[in-house]
Amino acid sequence: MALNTMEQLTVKASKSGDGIKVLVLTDIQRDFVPGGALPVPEGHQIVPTVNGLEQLFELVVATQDWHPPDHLSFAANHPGKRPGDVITLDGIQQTLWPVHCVQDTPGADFVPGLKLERIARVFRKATDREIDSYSAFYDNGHRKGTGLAEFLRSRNVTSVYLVGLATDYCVKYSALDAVALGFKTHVIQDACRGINLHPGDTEKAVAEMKLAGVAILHSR
Ligand code: VGL
Ligand code: ZN
Repeated sequence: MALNTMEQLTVKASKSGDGIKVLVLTDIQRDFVPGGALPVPEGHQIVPTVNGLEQLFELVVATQDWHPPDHLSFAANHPGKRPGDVITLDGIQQTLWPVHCVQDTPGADFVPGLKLERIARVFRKATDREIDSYSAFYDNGHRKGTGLAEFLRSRNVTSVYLVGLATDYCVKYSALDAVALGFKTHVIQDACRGINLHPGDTEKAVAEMKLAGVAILHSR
């Protein structure tokens, strides 16, 4: 039986011999695109690329940054502090952000136009007031998991492909954790964008990920 090009790509992308490949959509939420509370420059531009990639994977999951309104990563919850300031929270360095991705508010929704039909499960993170969680797997203190690692193991996943926002935070920390958990880890760079709070943060993040063993790919 002859397969068309899309089917061949799908087969290639979803079967790696030893296990399943998962596409992880990280924090593709309204507050992280232009017009949102913590806009990632060009963040909306990844949506068509991500929608196309979803069709090539047998398993797709997504994360949502999902803060309570009193979350301690918000500058507004620290009198006299401003977004971009860094404080120490329970022994961990914490950059303070504008109020963003508050649970059950429009800013926490997926970006309009993102294909949601293929998402098997959504993992919500940074729900605990006291601690932030950039990674899709663990909070920033590696105290609690989100359940993603167990879910991926239960589905026989061996390879993780990350896309989303932001390259220099959620994507980076998710990729570093994925490597440490033993997954073959890939970041599809043109399906990600960085915040670049400091100029060059995205390039630094990419270099750090490469050094840790993350494969940096391009969607084409
Ligand atoms: C993120 C900053 C604050 C992210 C989340 O998902 O990259 N960045 N909260
Ligand atoms: Zn956040």
